[in-house]
Amino acid sequence: MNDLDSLVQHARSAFDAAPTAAELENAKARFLGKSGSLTELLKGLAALPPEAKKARGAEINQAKQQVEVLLGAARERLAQAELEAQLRAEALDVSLPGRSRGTGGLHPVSRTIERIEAIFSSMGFDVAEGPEIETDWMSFTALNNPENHPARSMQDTFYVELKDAEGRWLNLRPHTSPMQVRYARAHAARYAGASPMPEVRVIAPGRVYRVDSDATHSPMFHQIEGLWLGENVSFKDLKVTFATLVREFFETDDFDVRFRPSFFPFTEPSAEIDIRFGSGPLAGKWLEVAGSGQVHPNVVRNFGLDPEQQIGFAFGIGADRFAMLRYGIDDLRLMFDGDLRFLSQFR
Ligand code: 2NL
Repeated sequence: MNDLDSLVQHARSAFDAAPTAAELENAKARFLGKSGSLTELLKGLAALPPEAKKARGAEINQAKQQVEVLLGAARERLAQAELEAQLRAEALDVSLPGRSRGTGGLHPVSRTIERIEAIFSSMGFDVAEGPEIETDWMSFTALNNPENHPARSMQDTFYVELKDAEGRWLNLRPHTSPMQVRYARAHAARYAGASPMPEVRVIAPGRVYRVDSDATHSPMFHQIEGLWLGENVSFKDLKVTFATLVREFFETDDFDVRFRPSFFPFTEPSAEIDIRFGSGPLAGKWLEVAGSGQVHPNVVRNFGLDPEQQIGFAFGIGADRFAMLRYGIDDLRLMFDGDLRFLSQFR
């Protein structure tokens, strides 16, 4: 093997051994660079006589071409390897399941309120929603609360550091009754003088506030109050209305309803409503689920209606309590912690 053949062999093994494009270029420099071995050989031609120069020059150029071909092949090989490595690194596993968007859901209390609204709608009740910040008159006075009644005191009611136009302190409504007062007063104004006066049938769902906080009381909770007034609306209607609510909401016929005498300033007479299921996880125990009563004549007057003409009942239920009974939740606080591990069970 002559010196040129062995130089080509050396170049071949150097190029083959280069693991990266950068090292291949270093190897190239050793043969074809400014002071590479082939370049040095070409420089050496100058010292030869003309005949020998021509023959030797042709041989060196042939070797140089071989080295260039080898270099081209090596570059190609490395570029291909680099591409394959990149494709491997960027490979997509198209068999992976997609990342889906989580589905939201209504809070158990919202679901409870929506279901109760649907049940009362089917019995001809309107749904009225309104302000959570109220005047003293709306929260207490209109509802026949004596001026010195303890429910008005700071222990029970959240007052807001704002006064209304007449300079009276505002409060966070402790019940949704104010919305029924607003509704009944609008009704009285709209149908003033009408005979017969159309009935008032309305429920008022929403957030209410009281200074109270333990395992069974939250300073914010949800109430649904109902009001039905007409010329001849009685406790019999209250009992049927309530039994319909319980039957539809809990999806059972197997229960009893009991009225237990009680006191509220805004109703007279007043009653707690208890229910007892005959089967299921709550069977056998009387559960207190609502307060109720015949609307007090003073309250009817505050609606702008005549208590000699309009009579009926009102009731208040805790929507949170209904949600807990329906879904088997045993701690009220779970409902307001916003913990998705709890909430996602109700999607
Ligand atoms: C309770 C008590 C009750 C009412 C709410 C009411 C509303 C108007 C007029 C008269 Cl506008 N009464 N609401 C009546 C009796 C009881 O709720 O402790 N509920 C959980």
